[in-house]
Amino acid sequence: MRLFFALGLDEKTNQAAREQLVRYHHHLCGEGRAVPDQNLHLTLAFLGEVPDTKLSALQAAASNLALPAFSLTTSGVEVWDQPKIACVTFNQPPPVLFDLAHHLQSLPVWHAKADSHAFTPHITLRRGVKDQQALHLPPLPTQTFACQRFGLYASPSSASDESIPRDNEGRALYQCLHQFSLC
Ligand code: 2AM
Repeated sequence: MRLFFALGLDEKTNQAAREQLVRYHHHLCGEGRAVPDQNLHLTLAFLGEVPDTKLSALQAAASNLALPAFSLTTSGVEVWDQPKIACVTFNQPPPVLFDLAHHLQSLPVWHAKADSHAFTPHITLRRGVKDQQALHLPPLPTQTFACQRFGLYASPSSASDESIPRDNEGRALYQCLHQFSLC
């Protein structure tokens, strides 16, 4: 299974902030492919292909992390060149977010795929944005998200797999396998 840890930002207290983010997301048009609403998340650690036999040890290791809950305030939307995405970024993300990502990237049971980029918290909205001038980016209203839990998600390895859950446009959806509470 191709796995990653992420903040789903879908706690009940985030409902208004999430709805506003989704509305903004629907207004973006032009360049690139929109991420399905249900897949909006902040990746903490991308693990790559992990054998099923490692799953329970991975969950146990992540459950043992005792890190405090925190909040995240959006700063705006940026277009990056590497990877070519449009994404939400955050204003002064707290050190505990970086601690959480670091711990999840280096769990003894499975180390995350080495990434050439430093961890930069973001929520990808559109992929394949090759020409940023072709994407109309209205200002993003500032939103604060409470982060009280994170999840372990499965991402489909093959786009043609018929057993993958999909949205009504046929786009593959991530599956949350387990959620973990912050303190
Ligand atoms: P993103 O966080 O920038 O959107 C599942 O594929 C998630 O893991 C995606 O959200 C993706 O990017 C993130 N990810 C990080 N490194 C990846 C990699 N090497 N391959 C695929 N996805 C990766």
